[in-house]
Amino acid sequence: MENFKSGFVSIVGRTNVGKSTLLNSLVGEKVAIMANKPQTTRTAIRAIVNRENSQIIFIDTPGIHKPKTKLGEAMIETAFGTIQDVDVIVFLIEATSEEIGKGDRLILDKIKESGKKAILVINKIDLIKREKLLNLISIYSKEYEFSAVIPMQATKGKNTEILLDEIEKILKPGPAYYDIDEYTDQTGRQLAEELIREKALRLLNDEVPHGLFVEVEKMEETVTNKKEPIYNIEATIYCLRDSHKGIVIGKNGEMLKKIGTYARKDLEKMLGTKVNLKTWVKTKKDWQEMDSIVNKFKNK
Ligand SMILES: Nc1nc2c(ncn2[C@@H]2O[C@H](COP(=O)(O)OP(=O)(O)OP(=O)(O)O)[C@@H](O)[C@H]2O)c(=O)[nH]1
Ligand SMILES: [Mg+2]
Repeated sequence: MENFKSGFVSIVGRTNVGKSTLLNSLVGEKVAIMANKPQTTRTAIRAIVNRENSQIIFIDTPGIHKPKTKLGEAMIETAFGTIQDVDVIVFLIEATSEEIGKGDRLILDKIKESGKKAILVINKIDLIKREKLLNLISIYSKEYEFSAVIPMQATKGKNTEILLDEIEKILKPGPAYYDIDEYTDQTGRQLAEELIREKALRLLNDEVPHGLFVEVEKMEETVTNKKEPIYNIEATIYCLRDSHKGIVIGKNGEMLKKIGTYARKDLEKMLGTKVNLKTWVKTKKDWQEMDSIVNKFKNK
């Protein structure tokens, strides 16, 4: 097709501004986990939007924050690294900001350095009054020539079509890189690991959930005695300390049971079959400093 356009778009922003929520809204599938906690996303996650005349490949990135571990450093590297590789940058900020904070300034500088086409998306407009929005638009417009500035409520998917239209305008002619039935580059295993981590992030507090990573050891489709399809999934949740392990398991194993139940329900939705999920909890001290593990989170 002669008029067909395609390209790569990176979604960057501070941690917790709603990047993953926006990505999921754009794609209409749960591709990236979301939580009201900082540093939820750890890797660059691709998701594909197919439109009549275009294919847009979005890259959700880890939120920009002040790194305290090797893992944190790898996450920032991944996020900024995508800026070099993409055709368009979607810079997501929070509508509640009063001015350009440190993190947003850092991102702005990277965008300026790249000189790339960028769209400013102001998310969580449900939390503010209109006047504030105009003020924010004016502050940011002085900083960079954004191709568009779009107010957004990612939780409701409001204005996502406008964003897609604006991106499409910028894209150049190109082929469809992915089949139209594909919507992410993540494997089933990775999606399962992330869903389990999401439940832990949501159910646990303080530093415990941030020190977790999940590994799916087994994921196989089989049939029950009644010949119904079922997935057997076995996963281990690794935490930083033995004391954390106790918290993840909980009194009488109740916390782990809760994490498992919520994760299973989401997995069943995602896979469209019944799921039998078994989880274990183990301690792996200082894994956030181990190259062998941290490298997994680096840009592919
Ligand atoms: N009120 C409101 N909350 C939102 C909106 N969009 C996202 N959120 C909430 O913001 C929180 C963070 O959302 P995420 O999508 O996980 O944020 P993120 O930018 O991907 O975070 P990191 O992966 O840590 O960088 C969640 O609790 C979302 O429900 C919105 O439009 N309005
Ligand atoms: Mg995220």
